[in-house]
Amino acid sequence: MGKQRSRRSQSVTTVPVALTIAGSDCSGGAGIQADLKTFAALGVYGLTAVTCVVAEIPGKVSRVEAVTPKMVRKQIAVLLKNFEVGSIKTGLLCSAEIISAVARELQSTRQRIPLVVDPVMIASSGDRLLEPAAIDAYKNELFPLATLVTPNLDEGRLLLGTRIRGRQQMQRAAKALAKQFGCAILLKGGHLQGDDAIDLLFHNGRLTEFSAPFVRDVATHGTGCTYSAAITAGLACGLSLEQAVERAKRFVTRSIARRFRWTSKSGDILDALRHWL
Ligand code: PXL
Repeated sequence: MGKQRSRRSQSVTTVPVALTIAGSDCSGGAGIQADLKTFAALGVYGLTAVTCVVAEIPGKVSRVEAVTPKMVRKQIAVLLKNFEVGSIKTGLLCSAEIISAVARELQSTRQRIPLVVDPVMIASSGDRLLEPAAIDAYKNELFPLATLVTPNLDEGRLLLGTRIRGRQQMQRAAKALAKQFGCAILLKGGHLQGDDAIDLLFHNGRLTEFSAPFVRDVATHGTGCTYSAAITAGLACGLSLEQAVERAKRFVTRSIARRFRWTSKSGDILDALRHWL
């Protein structure tokens, strides 16, 4: 018994590694906190490059403070130099300067690591998290490097300049965004008021639909972060984009089913680690 234990403690296992470039949500349901928990729940070691610090509780953002673009670049640089990173995601990038800094740093490494861009613009509370001028930096600098961009319907509208209502418009919008930005698009229809939460993946000329029963009357803080982090974890594990999205959709649906309320009346929190309970 003693021998076995010591042999086991000496063995070193390697696990897939993913990097999140995102903001800190002090209430722990969204941002880098959600990403790290999701990576851990899916067996992936998580690295972080922090872009900004958000003082908030679910439903209310009080203050956002950005990290300097230079510091954001440095975090990414040391991590990519020293770890074998299998996939990367971006979350809240806060300003045009930080988006440019991230794009420049990722480009300068010349490593073609799968990149998932969650174009976070507005919190589930409705608070604006991204300065309007930053949308052009996304379009011109970061999307061209992305494997997948994951807008919800509000973000899709801001990117396309047209409203997206109903399934047919969603299909057209997913195709148009993919064509415009030259990458795969996962358009998340969770905000459409139907019986199902339908998401459309447009990848390599093919549309795939992912659906799950829509859970009404929940303001679930952290859903988008958890979803894109789960996709990123799948890519780090070597899944195809379709497989990674399918698994992530199941993961996020289960997380929503297990959402809970800590203290505030203002919203529910997702906690990916509840998968283990
Ligand atoms: O859910 C979007 C989001 C992403 N990242 C951070 C956030 C939020 C929402 O409030 O705080 C850091």
